[in-house]
Amino acid sequence: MKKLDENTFDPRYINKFASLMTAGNGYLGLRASHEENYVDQTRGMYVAGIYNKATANEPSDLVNLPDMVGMTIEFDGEVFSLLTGEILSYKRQLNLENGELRRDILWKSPAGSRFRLTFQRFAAKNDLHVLATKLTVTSLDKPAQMKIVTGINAQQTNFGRQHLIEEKVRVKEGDLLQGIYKTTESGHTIALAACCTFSANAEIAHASKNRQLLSTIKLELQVDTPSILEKMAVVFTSLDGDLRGESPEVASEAALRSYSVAGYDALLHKSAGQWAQFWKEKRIKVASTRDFDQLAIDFSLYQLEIMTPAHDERFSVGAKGLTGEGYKGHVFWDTEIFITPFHLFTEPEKARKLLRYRYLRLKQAMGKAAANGYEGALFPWESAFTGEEETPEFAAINIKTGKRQKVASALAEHHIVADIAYTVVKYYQNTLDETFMKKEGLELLKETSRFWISRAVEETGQLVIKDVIGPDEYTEHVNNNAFTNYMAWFNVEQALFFMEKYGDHDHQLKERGHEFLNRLYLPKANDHKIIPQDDTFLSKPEIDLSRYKKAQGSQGILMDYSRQEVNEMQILKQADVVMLLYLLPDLFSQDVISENLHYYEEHTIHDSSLSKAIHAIVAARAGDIDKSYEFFQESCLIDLGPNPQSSDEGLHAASLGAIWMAAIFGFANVSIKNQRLSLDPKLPSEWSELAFPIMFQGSRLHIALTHKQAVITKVSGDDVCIELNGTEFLVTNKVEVELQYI
Ligand code: IFM
Repeated sequence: MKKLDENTFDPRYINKFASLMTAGNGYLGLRASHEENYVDQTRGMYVAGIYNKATANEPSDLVNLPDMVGMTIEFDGEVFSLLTGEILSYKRQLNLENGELRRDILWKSPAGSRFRLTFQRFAAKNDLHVLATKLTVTSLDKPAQMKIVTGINAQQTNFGRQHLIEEKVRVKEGDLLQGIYKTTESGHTIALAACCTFSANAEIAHASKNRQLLSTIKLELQVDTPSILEKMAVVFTSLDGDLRGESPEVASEAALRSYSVAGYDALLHKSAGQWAQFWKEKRIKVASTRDFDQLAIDFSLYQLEIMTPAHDERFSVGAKGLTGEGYKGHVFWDTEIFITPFHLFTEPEKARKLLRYRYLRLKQAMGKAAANGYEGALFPWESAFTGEEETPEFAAINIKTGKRQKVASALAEHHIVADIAYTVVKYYQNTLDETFMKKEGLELLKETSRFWISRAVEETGQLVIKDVIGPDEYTEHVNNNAFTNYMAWFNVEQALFFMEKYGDHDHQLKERGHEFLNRLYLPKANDHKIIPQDDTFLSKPEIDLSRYKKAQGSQGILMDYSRQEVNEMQILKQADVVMLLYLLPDLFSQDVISENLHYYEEHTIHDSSLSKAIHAIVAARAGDIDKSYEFFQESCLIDLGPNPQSSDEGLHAASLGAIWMAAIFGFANVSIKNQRLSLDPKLPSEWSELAFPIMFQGSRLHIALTHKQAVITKVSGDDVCIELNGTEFLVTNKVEVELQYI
């Protein structure tokens, strides 16, 4: 399997690689900041669900926890830094296969002595609380005195906002460092413990000052003799579901003792075993003329795995996963529409948990609806732990006007309600999980429907939905956004369907629901076959966007035009009507889909990372594979591309999910039609094979596609009836079915 490499040390990329090479396990994420300090480096360790408000009126931050991997290293009094002396060789690799990050450096100190340093670390996949690190140092020219200062550093902040009270720091039994912290507003306890072991005799002293609990370790390096330092660390919090009655403090001490005895290599071996299982069950394999495709897909799966808190349904996935503080770690529609599909089609239990996260916050969503004068559930645009709306009230200051701009998403980006409902339905279609659907699913569908019914207003004899923001955030406060109206319609239609199915007797809701379906205005394609994005969009002026499209992702247009000006032109930040064509393809004819893809592509800058891959999927389904592959490749570059700053504050979680989606829903064209798994594959000419696993209605399938053949193998579960290019056949228990479809 491919590894993600960094072959030179370039300070401009220090934070991008810190995000890209994050180690994690869904419980915690540890940015790949270097052990040694660099001024511009943002260290970060986050635990899913641990949020806090720095001041009462601010939204919650995903708390940047105290650092346990930082080290100051000195050789004969000279501080090791890649900015001094000479780098004779440098290689850093994230091994996607086993989750280990490794950095090999040959460094010549300013005084001219050469040292070989190897740094290794991983977050254990089998035991979510463990972070293991290892440093191997060899002096190549002469004996040297090495000094390392490392420990638990609680000077970390979220871009300057401090979230933790240092409650207690201690050194236990002479070697175990422990820090107990409490979040200032949410009141969560964090217990951290760390312990170092060495291969050679070392002198060790401990001290605590200014929120740092540090060990100073001194040892003599002999020429050509590697010295090894292992540092084991554990993280426990009062939110942990596996404390078994113990406090985080007690749990952290006991756990650390046992892991330190096991040692780095043994722990890595165990963790690697779990990764091996993950890849066996979930890997997509492509035979492509471009090696990068496989790397991008492996990378996205690795990240999807480590961003998802599968251990606890009280947490969900932030827009940057656990790789950085961008968007304050908040949960958006990204989770349901971009991240859940991967889980749904590979391990549906995880998709269920992500939906349960929403279900557990239904009360808050109903509170938000009521507070805004609506019925039912209005889910927050940005969510964290409590389920209250977390969208910041104001965005950054507009440096032209000096005014703070209001963020309108919490007030009007209501499509999230239907996005959640949509995913509930997709979850059921894949799993047929009646237990979930009868309870959580139905309640979610009913309350979201109630919202839409109360959200629509009467105008010229029909129902309309006014003053919304669709997915395209460059177009605000519009009426009848096509995406929103169709999705709301689907939401209510599905609620009625499941109410009927389960004999729900809420007659009033049924009646109002039917009226909504009959009377809601659904924008139709015009004479040119174009579906208007909203009531006014198509009458707005157009400008040549090629310059901005070339710099997609940079939001460069906002340097030339104010938001208000952009709002008054036909300019899309991201897929909107095309998103609708992706989610509800059966409502539109092939030519309408193709025309709209073409029209809206011309008007879309793709300044959001949630955009390109959706165009890739719709293009693939429309048969334009070359264009689709081009879009796919560009999507793969969102985080992995050469732009130095693009991912500094964390990776684009949704776009990583979208890479999986583009391969499976685009090129393999997998969908669920009439309760059947349907495939209509068309591979890019650069790919000779695409092979992947799929879970469908409890059965595990393996699908291998070439340009000439589809081989579908049932790995486990009941026989599955599938539709391939429109023809039905049964994949039975023991038979491996081969199909000639071209
Ligand atoms: O949810 C997205 C939104 O669609 C575009 N802006 C960024 C958000 C978080 O990824």
